[in-house]
Amino acid sequence: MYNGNFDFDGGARLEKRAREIDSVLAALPFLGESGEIARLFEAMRYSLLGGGKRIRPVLLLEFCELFGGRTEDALPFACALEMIHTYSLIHDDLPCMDNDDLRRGRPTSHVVFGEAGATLAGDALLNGAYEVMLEAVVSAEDPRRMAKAAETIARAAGAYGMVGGQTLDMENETSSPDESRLRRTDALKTGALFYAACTAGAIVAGADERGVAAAAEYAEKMGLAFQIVDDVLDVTSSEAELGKTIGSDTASGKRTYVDFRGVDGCRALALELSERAAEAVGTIKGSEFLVWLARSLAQRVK
Ligand code: GRG
Repeated sequence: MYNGNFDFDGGARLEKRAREIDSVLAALPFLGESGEIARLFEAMRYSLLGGGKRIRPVLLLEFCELFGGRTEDALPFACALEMIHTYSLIHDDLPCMDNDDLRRGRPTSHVVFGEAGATLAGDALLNGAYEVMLEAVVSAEDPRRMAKAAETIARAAGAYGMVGGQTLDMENETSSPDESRLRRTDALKTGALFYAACTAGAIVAGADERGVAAAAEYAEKMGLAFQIVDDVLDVTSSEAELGKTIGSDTASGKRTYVDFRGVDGCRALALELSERAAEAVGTIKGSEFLVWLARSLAQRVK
């Protein structure tokens, strides 16, 4: 029976995991390239190594560990997921999308490298992610399992996942979505990569169907909570605190959860969802950190 443990503090573990991911990303061989296309690699490094909470790769590593997998097997998929996430942020900030000029505390990629440079940096990060995953597949002891993890991430990133969600999100600017349309949008735009993180980690570890289903349930609830809090912070926080442009949803006329439930209602819903996420994994031995993470992300102020 899951009773919950409100005393656990996972801050140090989150920090350690995030720095572990930073150092593996920084050592990716192609990021060190120089020569004729040095500027492209500079743009890739600028966005990939320039901050970010690293939540998705941390989730992937943690779900792998939860189900008894090896961190070294999960790291390529964790890095690939962060590369895909970073590409999506670069493209989302472009003038043809949200046209934002601040991300991760610095000018956005297109402000520094121009629109073409930013588009290409995003393209190269996306393709680099597949390169990293396929290398892991071909050198794995159990290539089928690793291929399944790669397929999960690829599907979540594409038309059936994040890119599809971004498409709905762009359409929502010129329509008046109701809350259920907003949920469908966010389940894809934001939720899909959380789903990929949690389930790919479980798959790499060789979790059984029940384990993968628990990971999916956790991802669904905490992904939605994460997006709701993101909407709240967009109206309650500051650019200095978040390191990214805020208020652009309001400026572009986009409806968010805050329009439907208000700030307090959103905070309450995020907490409720984080408890559902905690319950999804709370009976599994070693899940304290994941329970703590769901709660702490739902209460985050940046
Ligand atoms: C352009 C294909 C394409 C997709 C873009 C990621 C995305 C989809 C849009 C960014 C805008 C946004 C509010 C997305 C919701 C998901 C989200 C909250 C992203 C920010 O993730 P964090 O907070 O960012 O984990 P860091 O910088 O910490 O990695």
